[in-house]
Amino acid sequence: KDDLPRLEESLHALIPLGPFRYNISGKALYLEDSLTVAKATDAKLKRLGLQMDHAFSIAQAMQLLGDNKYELIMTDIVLQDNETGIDFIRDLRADSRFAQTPILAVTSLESINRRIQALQSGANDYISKPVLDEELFARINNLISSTRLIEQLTRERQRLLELATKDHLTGLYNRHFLTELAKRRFADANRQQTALSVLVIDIDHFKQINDQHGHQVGDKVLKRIAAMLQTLCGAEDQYVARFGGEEFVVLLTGYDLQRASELAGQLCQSLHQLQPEGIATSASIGVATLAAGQEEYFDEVFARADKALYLAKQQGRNRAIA
Ligand code: GH3
Ligand code: MG
Ligand code: MG
Ligand code: MG
Ligand code: MG
Repeated sequence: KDDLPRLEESLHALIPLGPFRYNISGKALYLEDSLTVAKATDAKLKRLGLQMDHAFSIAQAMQLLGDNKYELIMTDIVLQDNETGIDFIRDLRADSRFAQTPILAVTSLESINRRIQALQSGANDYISKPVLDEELFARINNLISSTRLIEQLTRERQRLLELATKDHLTGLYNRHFLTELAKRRFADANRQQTALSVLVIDIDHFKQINDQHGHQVGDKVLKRIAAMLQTLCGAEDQYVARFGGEEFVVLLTGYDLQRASELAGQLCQSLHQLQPEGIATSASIGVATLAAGQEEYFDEVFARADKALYLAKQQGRNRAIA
């Protein structure tokens, strides 16, 4: 919730940098077989605020790329030893580490084909030799601005995704995410006739923990329990969510009733031994599974697990009932 106003502010700040605003910093890499051209370019980039590393060969460039972070990669096209900047651009674009790094190809004025090839291989832009300072600055500025914009959007998207799918207190999936996921997994399991089970976990006498130790300690206990659930049911075929206050749901794909019950029994034991914040706690668990050969959906199986949970509470808590 606290994130939303800040998010809105930063969305307003997403207007790309205007043209000719050379507030650029960081490093650029230039693959160029002519030392004279490299030196001249270095001087130009310094005026822009970019520190330039120079490589003569693709191997040297790759080495530098492994050891440094670059805001921009520039490459000459015709290199020594039959190497070409086109090969270099292809190598870069095949490597996920450099998927977002802007590439500026530097070509001679008359080689139209090479410019097209450079763009087709994944260069973002090109500039022709002899390089005009103002043109170079403008192109670099635009490249770096749009890259930063994409990076910012990617971060915002990641944050929105977290907000939409995760529970704020525990970092587990939230109810909405698990419900949507469960709907899809139940459809799959019905179609493919595979096993699928649900656990509903409720902490015993949690109100007493709050009453005796305070709400803040209660929160810590919840976090600690959530971390343990994540450790014990965080495998690829297992999904843990915080469903409500002190209630958790685990979706177990490929688990029949027996396997699900075994896991639930282990969870009960582990949670009982945990003693989060030095407080004796336990949990009750209801287990239900998709009946083989019968079309059933999440709501129905969840309702059965919830009924089993109620029985577990009635029979004295700290137990799993299927
Ligand atoms: P039972 O064994 O029958 O489940 O008893 P219980 O006390 O756990 O169940 P009840 O539903 O009566 O109380 C649940 C308590 O959980 C009440 C509520 O204040 C507390 N709670 C819910 N969400 C949070 C939370 O985010 N943090 C803290 N500290 N407490 C919470
Ligand atoms: Mg050359
Ligand atoms: Mg050259
Ligand atoms: Mg409870
Ligand atoms: Mg409860």
